[in-house]
Amino acid sequence: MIIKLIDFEIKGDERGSLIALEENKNVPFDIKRIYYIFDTKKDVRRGFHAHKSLKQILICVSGTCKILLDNGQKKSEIILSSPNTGLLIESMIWREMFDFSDNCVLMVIASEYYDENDYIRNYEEFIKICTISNI
Ligand code: T46
Repeated sequence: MIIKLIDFEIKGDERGSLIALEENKNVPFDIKRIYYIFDTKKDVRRGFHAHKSLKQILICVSGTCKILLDNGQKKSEIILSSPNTGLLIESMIWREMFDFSDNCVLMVIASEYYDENDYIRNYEEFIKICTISNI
């Protein structure tokens, strides 16, 4: 499966670095929500769901973590370890996040407000919906 990474331009000078995120510019959707995951305990795996319509960009602004992506046919894993790399996850992709480093802060830019009805939290149901939509 294709992993969609976005390289954000670093505005750097002798003082350090800065990245600006702008909706419908370097973020390819309207930004409705930003949240971040931090202080994740060792050996914890999070996620285990897909979204019906939400699009998101995951950016590891500090530390590292791994992401498993599954489109119902193929699985891929990626390490996020740079604050200038965004992982674009479209709708209907199963995701799991794991191997969080101690200092990991995973920031997520989301295209919609939080809505539990948009989640598919059952893997069998996810596969069933993928199969039906591929027929
Ligand atoms: C995703 C991955 C990358 C809210 O109240 N508002 C929010 O915006 C979010 C994201 C979560 N919550 C509540 C729902 C749960 O009671 O916070 C709690 C933890 O959420 P969840 O178990 O869904 O967290 P993760 O880390 O499994 O998944 C999250 C996002 O929910 C999800 O959309 O793609 O991060």
